Amino acid sequence: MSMIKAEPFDFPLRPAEMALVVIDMQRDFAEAGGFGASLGNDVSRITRIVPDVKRLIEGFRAAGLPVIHTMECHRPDLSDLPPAKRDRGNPSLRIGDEGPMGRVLIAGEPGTAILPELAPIAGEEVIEKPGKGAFYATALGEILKEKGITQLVFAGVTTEVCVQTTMREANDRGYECLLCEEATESYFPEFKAAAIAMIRAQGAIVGWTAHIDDILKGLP
Ligand code: C5J
Repeated sequence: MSMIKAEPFDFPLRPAEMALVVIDMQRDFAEAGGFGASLGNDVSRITRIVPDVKRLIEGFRAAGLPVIHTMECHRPDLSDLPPAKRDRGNPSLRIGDEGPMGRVLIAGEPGTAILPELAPIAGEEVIEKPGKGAFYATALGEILKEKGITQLVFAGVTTEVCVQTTMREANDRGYECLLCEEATESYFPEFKAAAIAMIRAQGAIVGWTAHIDDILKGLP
């Protein structure tokens, strides 16, 4: 069995059972005028990881391993948006409002799209998720089961919100989870560092973390 150099110990790789999950690399979280910026965040932190996310995606594609993308978004009639989520945070733009890139975090709107550099290609699954976790109210679990996937490598944003929530959901469902440190980001560097530390604490209680070059080196 090949191993990927990781923390808190090397990750035992089973390439036939591995997929990459890229969380919410959407314009609304990365561009001025989007939802992330409306909450007062510095979105340039997010755009800085795009080259590494792209490199990771291309590595998985070259190895013939599945790449799954997620998008945080809601139905146009907001029937999957709990008022508690819409009302939270006092943003200048709420989910569903008309903004500079269309209706904020609504499926099909320009701002909800994945960044063009990281766009899914034909055959790649795109999971539209109304929650922070990618398993809640989606078909992700069934899709992974059908593909025989048991190991997930994670990239995307934000580290401590949608990425960590999805890793915890996956961990509870029995998946072995590995987070790529350079391909994830937070609006708050201290939250990214804390999430990474929490994930791999206590003997990988949620999962492993690794550097991008070590992950790419380990792929078949
Ligand atoms: C947030 C996300 N932070 N994708 N969404 O609201 O992490």
